[in-house]
Amino acid sequence: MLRTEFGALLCRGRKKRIVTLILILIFLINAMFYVSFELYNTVMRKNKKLWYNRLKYDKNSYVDESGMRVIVGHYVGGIGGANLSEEIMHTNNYSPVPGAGEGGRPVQLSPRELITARELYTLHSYNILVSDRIAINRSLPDMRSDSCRSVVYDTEELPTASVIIVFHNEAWSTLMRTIMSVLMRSPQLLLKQIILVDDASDRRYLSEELDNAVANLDKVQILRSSNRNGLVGARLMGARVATGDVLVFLDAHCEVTKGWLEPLLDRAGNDDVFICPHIDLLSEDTLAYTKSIDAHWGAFSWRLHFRWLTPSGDVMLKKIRNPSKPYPTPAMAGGLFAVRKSLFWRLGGYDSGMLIWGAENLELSWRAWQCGARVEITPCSRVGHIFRRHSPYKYPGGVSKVLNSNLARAATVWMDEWADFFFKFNPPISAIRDQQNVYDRVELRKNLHCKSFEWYLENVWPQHFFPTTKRWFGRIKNEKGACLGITGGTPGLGAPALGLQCGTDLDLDRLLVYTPEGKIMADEGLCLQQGNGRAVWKSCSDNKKQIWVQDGARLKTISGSCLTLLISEKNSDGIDEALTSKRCVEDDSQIWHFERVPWR
Ligand code: UD2
Ligand code: MN
Repeated sequence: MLRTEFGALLCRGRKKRIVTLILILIFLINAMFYVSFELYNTVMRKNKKLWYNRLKYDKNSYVDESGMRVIVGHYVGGIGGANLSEEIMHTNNYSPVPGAGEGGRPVQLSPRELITARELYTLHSYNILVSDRIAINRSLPDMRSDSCRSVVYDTEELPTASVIIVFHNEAWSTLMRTIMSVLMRSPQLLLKQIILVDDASDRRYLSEELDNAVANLDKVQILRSSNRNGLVGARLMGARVATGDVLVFLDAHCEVTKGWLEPLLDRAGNDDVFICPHIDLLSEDTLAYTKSIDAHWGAFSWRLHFRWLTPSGDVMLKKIRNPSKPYPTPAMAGGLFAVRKSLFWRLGGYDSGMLIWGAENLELSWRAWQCGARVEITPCSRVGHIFRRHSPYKYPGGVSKVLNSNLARAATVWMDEWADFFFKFNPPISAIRDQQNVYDRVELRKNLHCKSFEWYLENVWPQHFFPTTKRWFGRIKNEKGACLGITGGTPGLGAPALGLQCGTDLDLDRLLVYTPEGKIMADEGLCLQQGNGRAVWKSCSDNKKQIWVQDGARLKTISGSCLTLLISEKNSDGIDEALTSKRCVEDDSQIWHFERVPWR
């Protein structure tokens, strides 16, 4: 008995050893295969001449402070290199690397590739090397909040969509990724068509090569414009042929995420609203998909630059209580929105007199609100967009001419007295005001019985920072000589307020709104606020530290201390000196003169 058990044990021991040996052998064979495969790959990669290694570095490039080589001007080339740059401009270099950018992750480049990426940057104002490496059908995570995910839509009941994507000289990979993301993530039943509108691109890869790529895709069609119309003309071209119930506009460098279409169509079906998705960020450097801040809405500065701002308190409250509900916004960014086709046309489509780029988003937002519709953002539709720092394409006629005339049109038609405000402080735009023929648009406004701009400011954007008949407007000057104001360019949020040179009556950075409740507002929605030991410029809010009560020639905080210009001995006028609230004393540094400036 004992013997047989012992024998079986021995036998089991041998079996075990044999099995282990076989396993080790399998592992070794596998490892050998893997190593030789990797070796082969490395050798092949070395031999393969990457297209961008053929780039030449010439005297048009220089090394900047960070040690990076940068190209001055547009493309690599000049004499000798011209063909190469042409080749780069006109070739589609899409060559996806498995796994790159999947799940919306960033793509990192080697130092050498980074240099090349910088050189190619001007082509599209984003990292084309990275874009060409990411599969056009890459995966993205579901970006919706839990409350949005739990909303159930009756797909059968929703209206259908015509997605319109306009482009001028877009990169092939970016454009295709926009299209693919729509095809992959829209319910078949709801997506009627994708209309691409080529706004007179001249890149070779966007002609036949794109036609062929699109021919293989169901529901996608291309319209071509032989003239450069600009984005308004191009979108109108698309809208005219759309057969879906709802028009959905997208820029050509977007990626939509799971569940993006349903909330847009659900709301757009109502026929009284321009509904925008929540726009997330696709990094211009790595193409990583990142969520953008939840609490934002769109508005604009005194100079009519579009801005993202924090929504009003009551909107924030409603957002918190109802995180999946669309909320109103004074203005839309412009590129990404859905609207029922009938409403789009009933309200006058677009102002076709607007060229190339700019201001159409404000014009459309004002028109919508003033003429009885709404503009909203739904937090449940999440779309990524590459925000670029520079416009990569040409503006026939010059950037400022194009932008200024678009702005002049929008302001003239919709802003009433505030148009006079805008023109008064922007003389170059005022100079071309009369050149705009906006007769049709003014007629449209009349026929639609649209409300005033005053109504818009009071009802849609009550926390705006524009002057009104109820608000004082002008310069606030200290007895010592320096004026209150913000510094131009990028006004630092939370930057210490300083005494500044007073400037002329046209200097918007020295002009302020003083509200009946005591807020001192500058352009960009900045309010003077008492901070820790210093007065600072902060986003206007309900903070009590933004209240400055006028008491004779003094400006007092709620707690009764006085706004004081901190003057050092060597600096008698207080220019560049800091401000704070201090105990009130008999001193010129606490005396402020209100110099009214007519705002219209
Ligand atoms: C924003 C909007 C954009 C537009 C613009 C104001 C977003 C995310 N983007 O600027 O849609 O409202 O503000 O005008 O809200 N394009 C043409 N022809 C041209 C110029 C541009 O087809 O002559 C295309 C371009 O390829 C792109 C789209 O229009 O697909 C928007 O242009 P953009 O991406 O340069 O504008 P963006 O995002 O800076
Ligand atoms: Mn864009």
